[in-house]
Amino acid sequence: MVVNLDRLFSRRAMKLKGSEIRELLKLTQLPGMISLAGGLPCPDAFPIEVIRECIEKIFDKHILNALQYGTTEGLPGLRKVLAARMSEKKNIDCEFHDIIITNGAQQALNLLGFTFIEPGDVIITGAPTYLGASQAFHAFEANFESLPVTDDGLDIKSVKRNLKRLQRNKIFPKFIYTVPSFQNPSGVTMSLENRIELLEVASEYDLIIVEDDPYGELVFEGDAIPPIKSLDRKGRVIYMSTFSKILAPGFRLGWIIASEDILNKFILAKQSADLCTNPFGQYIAYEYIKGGYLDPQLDKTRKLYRRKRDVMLEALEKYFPDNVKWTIPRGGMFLWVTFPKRINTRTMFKRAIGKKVAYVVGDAFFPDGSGHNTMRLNFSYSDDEMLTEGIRRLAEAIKEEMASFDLEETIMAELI
Ligand code: PMP
Ligand code: G9A
Repeated sequence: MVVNLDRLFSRRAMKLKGSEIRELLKLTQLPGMISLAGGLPCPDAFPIEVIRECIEKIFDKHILNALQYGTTEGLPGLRKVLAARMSEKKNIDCEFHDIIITNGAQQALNLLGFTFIEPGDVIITGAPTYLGASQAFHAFEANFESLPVTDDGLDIKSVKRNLKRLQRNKIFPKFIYTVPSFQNPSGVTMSLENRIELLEVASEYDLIIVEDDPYGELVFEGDAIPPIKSLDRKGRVIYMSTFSKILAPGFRLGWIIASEDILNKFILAKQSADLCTNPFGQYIAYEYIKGGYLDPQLDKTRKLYRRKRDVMLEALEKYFPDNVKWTIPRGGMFLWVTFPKRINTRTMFKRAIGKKVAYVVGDAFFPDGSGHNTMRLNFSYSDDEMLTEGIRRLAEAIKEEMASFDLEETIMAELI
């Protein structure tokens, strides 16, 4: 007899949705495919020799602890060097006990969902927003109020208007989720004025802000804008970041800075999830920061990604039609393309794959499924030649898609 799993799976499990980015990863591994899709760091940016040195130090100094279970909060030494760095570079007032280490920032999003979201709770996000966050919150059956993202980040006017509307309807959102610096997926950055205002609004409505900051260090030009957390005096902001973009994602290391009450709940949730983050990786990250390797590595990565962004921008100018717009990110790994309304990037996707180039369909980043005429392009992963060739192929697909509409319109006009 075949087991009737539908009867056994939890309601939550039945509602789980897959991540389009994770699915795309398989597709982009096909031979000859140029991927402008997944948010993968450039392999040339992995500090392989430095990692080797850090591992040697672990074998010399900490091997027994590195192979043993660790505390759920994370390695004290790593939390100390991180706290010092967060205070010095980001002006976030914190000490080691204000930080816990997670299995990537993705686990931080899961812990957040586990700790705060009841089925039907309302979460405020950008539209677009990071797909992995909406997937994590969706798993706990959140409802989304996804609000426009402008060139200045999450649209504050819209946040204020909608919070008022929700309050009138006796709906009290749990938190505002935002990626203020070089947002995944749009590449835009929230101005300092908007960060200050967002904190004021959150305070007026007694809301938590979740600040997800994987890209803040990858700034190409101008000064980095202070994190919202650095302006927070009341423990209203939960800050999370990751080693994925400043060391390597394979280590699966992230961290959260939050108030004691919140961290205590996250620790309990993490105990049941994985006991602790892998100690060997944590020792590598510890030696990496303590040894002073991070800043030179960041300088290299910023230069590399800035050049890649410029290569992509140049190719977009050269190949894309005039009626297509894109953002010009001042850091990070992504830019965002907007087409005339009649283009549906999901429909066009097959055409692009046929030409062996992949992107992420924009509507995947809108919890309400809108944004059909947008796409996300990643510029960190491919080499210069592939970036240019990828954009050339994509432009061909776009022009064919546009021509098919023109043909349809001509036929319709003749029929009428
Ligand atoms: N948040 C954002 C905004 C991201 O872009 C990513 C990864 N692309 C993550 C969280 C998760 O990062 P990780 O789990 O690798 O630390
Ligand atoms: O591989 C992943 O799922 C991480 C990358 C996220 C992204 O492309 O936004």
